[in-house]
Amino acid sequence: MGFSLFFLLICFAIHKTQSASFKDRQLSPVSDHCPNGSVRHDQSCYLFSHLLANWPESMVYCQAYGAHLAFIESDREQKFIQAQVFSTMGSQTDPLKFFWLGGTDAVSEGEWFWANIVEPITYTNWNPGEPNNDNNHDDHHQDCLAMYSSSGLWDDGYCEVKHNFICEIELNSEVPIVG
Ligand SMILES: [Ca+2]
Ligand SMILES: [Ca+2]
Ligand SMILES: [Ca+2]
Repeated sequence: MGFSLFFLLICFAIHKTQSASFKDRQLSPVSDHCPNGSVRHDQSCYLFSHLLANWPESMVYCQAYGAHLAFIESDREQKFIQAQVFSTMGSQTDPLKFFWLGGTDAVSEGEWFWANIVEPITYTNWNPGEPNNDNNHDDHHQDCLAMYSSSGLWDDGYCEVKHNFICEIELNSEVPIVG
């Protein structure tokens, strides 16, 4: 209970500040470079964190990098991230190891959104049987999106558990309109 309220407050605060920074980013042309330590793919830069953090903390870390927890919106993006996770983790790949992504159903159970942009999640890569909300315990929900490092498949996890996480920065994808 206490955690849920804390979590919603954090989300709200982050949403407010992120909305402002996304707006700024759209207004000013962003450089085409990815920050040190991040990896470029298409129009995004990704940071694969070795830190462990719960979901709200992960959001704050990503925000400090000028990023957000990653939104995987296509099979192409999923395959890239999966391959990077395998190479990041190397032989340590542990079937129970998770990376947090930027999805949540904390606002309305079963309705998954990309946080920050509040866009419904359309592309999904759920592990069979997920999201299961851990079989709907009355008082404890699984409301945060994580990816298994071993398979790249998704699972809903307990937001307060510490995992690795993936941050994403979208580069300016403005394409000149011709004609
Ligand atoms: Ca993305
Ligand atoms: Ca849930
Ligand atoms: Ca689950």
